[in-house]
Amino acid sequence: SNVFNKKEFVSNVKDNLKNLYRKTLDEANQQEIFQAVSTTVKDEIMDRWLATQQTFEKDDPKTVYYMSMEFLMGRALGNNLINLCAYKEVKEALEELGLDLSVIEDQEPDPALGNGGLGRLAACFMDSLATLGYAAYGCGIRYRYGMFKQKISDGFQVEVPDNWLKDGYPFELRRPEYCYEVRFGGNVRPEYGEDGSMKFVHENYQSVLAIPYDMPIVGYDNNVVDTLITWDAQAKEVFELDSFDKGNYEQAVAQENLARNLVEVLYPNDNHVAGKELRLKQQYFFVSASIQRALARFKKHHDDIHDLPEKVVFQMNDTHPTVAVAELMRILVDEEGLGWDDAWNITTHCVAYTNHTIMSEALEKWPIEIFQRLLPRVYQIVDEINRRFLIEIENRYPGNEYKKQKMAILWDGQVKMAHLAIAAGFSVNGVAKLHTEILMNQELKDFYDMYPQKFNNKTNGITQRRFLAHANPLLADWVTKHVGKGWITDLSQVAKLAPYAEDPKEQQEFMEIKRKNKIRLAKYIKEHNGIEVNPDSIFDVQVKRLHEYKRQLLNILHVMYLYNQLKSNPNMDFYPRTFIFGAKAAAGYRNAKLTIKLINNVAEVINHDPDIQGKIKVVFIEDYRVSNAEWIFAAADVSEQISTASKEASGTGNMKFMLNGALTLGTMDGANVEMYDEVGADNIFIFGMSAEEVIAHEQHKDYNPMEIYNNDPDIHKVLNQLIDGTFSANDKELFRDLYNSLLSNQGGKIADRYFILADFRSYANEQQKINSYYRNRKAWAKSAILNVAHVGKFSSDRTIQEYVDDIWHLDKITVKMDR
Ligand code: DL6
Repeated sequence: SNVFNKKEFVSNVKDNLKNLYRKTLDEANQQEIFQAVSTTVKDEIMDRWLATQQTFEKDDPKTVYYMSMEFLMGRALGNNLINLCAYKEVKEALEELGLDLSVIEDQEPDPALGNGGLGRLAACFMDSLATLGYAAYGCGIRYRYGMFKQKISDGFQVEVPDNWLKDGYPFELRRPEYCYEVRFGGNVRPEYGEDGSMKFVHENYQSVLAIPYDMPIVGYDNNVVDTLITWDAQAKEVFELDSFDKGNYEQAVAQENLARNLVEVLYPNDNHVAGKELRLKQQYFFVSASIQRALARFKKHHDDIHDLPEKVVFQMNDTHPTVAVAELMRILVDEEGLGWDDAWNITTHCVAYTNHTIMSEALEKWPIEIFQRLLPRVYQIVDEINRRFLIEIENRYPGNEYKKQKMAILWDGQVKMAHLAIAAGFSVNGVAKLHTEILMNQELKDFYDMYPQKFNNKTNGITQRRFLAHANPLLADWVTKHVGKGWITDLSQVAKLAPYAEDPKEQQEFMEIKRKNKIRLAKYIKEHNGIEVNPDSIFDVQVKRLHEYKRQLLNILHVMYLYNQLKSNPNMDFYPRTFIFGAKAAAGYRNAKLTIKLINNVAEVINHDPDIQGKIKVVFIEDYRVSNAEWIFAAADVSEQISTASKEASGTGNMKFMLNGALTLGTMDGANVEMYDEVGADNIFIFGMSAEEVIAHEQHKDYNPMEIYNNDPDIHKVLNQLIDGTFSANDKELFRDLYNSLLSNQGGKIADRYFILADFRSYANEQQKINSYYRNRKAWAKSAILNVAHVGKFSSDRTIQEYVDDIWHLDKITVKMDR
């Protein structure tokens, strides 16, 4: 399908430059050209977006509202061109003007309205929903400042605000006509009617207006354009200028402050909750606005609110949007006038919950005091849900007070959001097989015993359109050459690559593509880090958020160990290796930030030590984000997925590496387990304790890292180097906290709680195997090709189809366009 006529495209870009900036192509800078090109592309999208909306109007399909605090979208221009099947044409058209599409793409800020896996999953899901032809709205927040930009200064992370909107974002559409009021604080009082009826009146509240900005989500080659709604906040009095004249000035200023603060910034925590009042405000703000918009859309076609579950499903991405349960109840009871049972019946058929972690520090619990003060009416409803839920538990387990304490929604002065989500949700899912099993058998066992029918697994996935078609055009073309284009919307078709894995010519071609991608990344590293890396070395990569459970520390300790080995035995068998790291640490996470400093200091020492003849290079890539991730995955030989077993719910980076033909070095954790099943033991490197073993040690409290330290001289030496100045000559104490975290219990945290020393030897052994295996080019190429061939399961298209079949039951739509 020919979306753009080249000539027309060029003339539209020129027109847009004129209209936006009163400039000609020669006068415009790259940012202006980016805006003009994007506007041209948006124009094309608009026709499909309109047509999709018309199809919605006509067919009234069931719609999913994917509610998420985070959408880590990454850049849109390139992805939109891929999904419009126009990337190559546009690239050529621009070349004829002397312009480079990749330079233009590079002008776009990364919309980084998310932290890590959870937010990026939401973005992949939107891409798959549109591509599969389902009616979907992503619902989130238009943070003024997204994920901070990371600068590395003297080896330390420095956080810089991400002012992504400063030049204006071309792929969003402000829709003030769909604004809604959201209320905070105040008090609730009963009001009695003459007929003896009673209703609750909420008064003395502060309100803000939620203004939606819609972003188009372009489906692949199917005319479908779904919508990501991001909500902005504005003060009501300012918005309605009239009442500003009459209103009271102080009130107006207070509302402006509330509105500004609400959407100011994304909390930069991954797998960790800060428990800040403003965060609860953000949650209620976007949830209330989204539900109001969903109900308004529903009512355009339906008179009977009881039919809501037939047309609307709210998927709660983790517990962050769980206040949706009570907000929907509030609207049904207070505004629609339904009785409790009626409202509960509707609500519990409309909301579903996805759990993304078992890390206890990530479980959301709100102090009742805050919750009640901020959301008085919503709190009353939660209180009533809890009261009835306790009765249900009592009926099921008569006299069992312990069960009630463990399962209550309100307990110990706190609102437990996961319990609310499970009590109300008709579906509760984990994000990988192992994770869901742990939920059912350990973390949420009481709930599983009570509601087994609610629990199900949906193993995560990723979109091959961004992470292969766009990220790695050379490999994408190679795949297409062998199996046709079908993989772009049906990734299972890559299975047809398997026979080529044995073919020496194909192996050669595959490795040549990998090498080109390594050169591309090496250039990036040279430009951004000033470090020269050898594209013929093994690129061994760990990129993800920095977290103790993900064990970047294990990786760098092992690098230190290798360095010691090489120093004492320069001629040992060693294939040159480039260890590449990329990670942001939450701004207040001490050990995480210290680990970044350690990686940088180790890099500084090793990269400049002539003794090891450049055999090891260590690189920390600054500001790891979606856009540079695409280049990094394409260039990786080894993918480090080394979390402590049981801690990584799924992982999705692991899948992006596999898609690009890297071999995984990993624990039996999260989705690694299923990758192992797909690719087979010969094509993956597995090490370390199993989840069961880890959990058993946690329960028996019988792990003693000091024993390992005392009995393993190599480990002993590496740990001592943390405190003897080897990597911090000016300040021997710099890494003392990391050392302590591995060897001594402190402040409630037990020593080496992520079992780094326990897994060290088995990790080092697998690394040694990789060293030998890489020397066998054919064997390596074969395994790499087989990784691509067996990645089919990990497409988010497969995941979304499972959500549709088992949870959402959406109708497929077809959008026709006369062109
Ligand atoms: O499901 C997406 C992603 C998983 O792949 C990661 O394994 C998991 O750590 C992450 N979970 C969170 C939990 N968060 N909070 N808040 O980010 O979800």
